[in-house]
Amino acid sequence: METIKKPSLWLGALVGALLTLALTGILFLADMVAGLPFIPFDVFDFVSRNLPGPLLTFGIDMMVDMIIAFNMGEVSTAAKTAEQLIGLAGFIALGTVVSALFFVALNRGQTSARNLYPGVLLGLGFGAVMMLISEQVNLTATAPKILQLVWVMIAFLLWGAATNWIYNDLAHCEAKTKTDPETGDTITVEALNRRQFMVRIGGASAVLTVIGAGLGAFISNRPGDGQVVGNLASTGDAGAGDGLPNVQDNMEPAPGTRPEYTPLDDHYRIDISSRPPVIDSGEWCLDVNGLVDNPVSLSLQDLYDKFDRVDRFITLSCISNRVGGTLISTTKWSGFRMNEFLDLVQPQGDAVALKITGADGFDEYVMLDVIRADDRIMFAYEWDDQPLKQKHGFPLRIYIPDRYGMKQPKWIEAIEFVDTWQEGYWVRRGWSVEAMVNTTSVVDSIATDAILGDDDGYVVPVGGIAYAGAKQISRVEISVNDGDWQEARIRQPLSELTWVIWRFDWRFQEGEYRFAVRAYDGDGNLQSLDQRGTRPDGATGVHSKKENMPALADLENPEATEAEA
Ligand SMILES: Nc1nc2c(c(=O)[nH]1)N[C@H]1C(S)=C(S)[C@@H](COP(=O)(O)O)O[C@H]1N2
Ligand SMILES: [Mo]
Repeated sequence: METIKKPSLWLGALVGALLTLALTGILFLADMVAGLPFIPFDVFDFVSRNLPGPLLTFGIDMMVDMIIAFNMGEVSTAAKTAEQLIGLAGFIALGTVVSALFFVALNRGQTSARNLYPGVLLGLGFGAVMMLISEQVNLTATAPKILQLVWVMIAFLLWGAATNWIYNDLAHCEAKTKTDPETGDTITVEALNRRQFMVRIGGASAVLTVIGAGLGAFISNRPGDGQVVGNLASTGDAGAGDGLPNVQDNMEPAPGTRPEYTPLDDHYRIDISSRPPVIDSGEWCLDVNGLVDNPVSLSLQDLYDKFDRVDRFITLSCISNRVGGTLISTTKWSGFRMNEFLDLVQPQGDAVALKITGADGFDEYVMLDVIRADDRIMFAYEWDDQPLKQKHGFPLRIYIPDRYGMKQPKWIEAIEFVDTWQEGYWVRRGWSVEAMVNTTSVVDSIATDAILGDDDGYVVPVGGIAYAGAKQISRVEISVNDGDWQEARIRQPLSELTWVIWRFDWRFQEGEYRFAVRAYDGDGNLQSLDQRGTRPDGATGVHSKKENMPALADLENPEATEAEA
């Protein structure tokens, strides 16, 4: 006889977790092979975009704190990885909950029919919601929309049907009984059957997950972070690293100071999506509309042809960069002056601001009078003499001097001339309205492994960076163990828009010493000494670093130090 034993909510959760894991593997494979939507990241992006600003910032802050506390590497890279892991975990949790509730609903349903309709319906409903979410935020799926829809619906339908099928088998598990040979009692072995069954389900999902994830990673033909879609030859010449404009300055940075010109692969990256938008350079165009006499649609080639190329060395910083942090980098930007662009499109008299929108939906407003007053504002299509990398905004981004990165959209797709200024993406979420760069300075290195001997004994090179947006740095000062502020040397910067490298050769003494740094901007204004966090106007405060000096005897007897090392 067949008995019905209702499987519990917990069994439903377990089935949900296993099947959703398998679904995740399959979705990943389909993304890698055919450019179909990877739903887990889409759900994450959708949630983070719709979360209230303070909650979102709290979450990001907590994540960055953990990355720093557990020393998980460069912050912006580690943060992207963490976001993706949260996306995966969140999606599996969602599937788990949905499946658990489904089991409860079926248990209430009183029907003993072994059909799959409820599961098919569940799958279709779940899939439809996921597709709606994906449709709003997905930036990386390249397959035709109809194919995306069909695929997502089928994948979730199968998920729902499988959940239902497993439920049926669990509920109708035949309770086999046998007689215990010693006692003569009748015992049920039904529990064991269920367990065996679940082990089999677990094994099958594990196989699907591994095949999906492994195969997906192996045969991926999707553009990676560094690649660019389309075939666009660089219009520039050799890498900028060779011909830096300040080569003649012979002030050597203290060993251990961060590179003055950031290697492109190390440039920090911050944006609102778990993966950067995929944009085909052949199809892309810049759509200019609104209050202009000459609304145009410009291809990338148009941008090269219509405007004079300008090159600028630029330091960009994120407003979320903490004093001493790594969310700040320097490279060479190439593109064209915004004012030349205005000449072409002819803003009308009542135009007040530009609304600039990126392919990810990120938007910012820039006042026309700000643009007219600063000829350094530019659109950039190259970094480091190469087309912008996908993650850095290919094919077009804007540069506005003296502002943090949050004011400067990447992946620009549309520019609308409007008659009222409005708040942009991060301003709406509680961040600074103007986002002007605060002057800050950082101790990168106390180079105890590069101590130099001279006639008077030894000196320890100490060094780092100072940055004031477009205000330049006129003076950097060091205080050792809270003593008097003494002037450091400054290396000629790459341009008036980059950080400067400073160096302070300190007369060696044994013991523990703390080096603090502060900087003055080009107008002679001292940086804020106020210890202040990043939100909402960017971090300020004095940065310092402590170091235990080696013993003098070790310096005088270098072999001893080497032997120890
Ligand atoms: N379209 C778009 N542009 C964007 C962002 C974004 O999320 N989307 N983030 C901004 C922020 S907060 C910063 S700090 C800079 C970072 O640029 P990078 O990642 O190329 O270093 O891009 C800005 N432009
Ligand atoms: Mo940022």
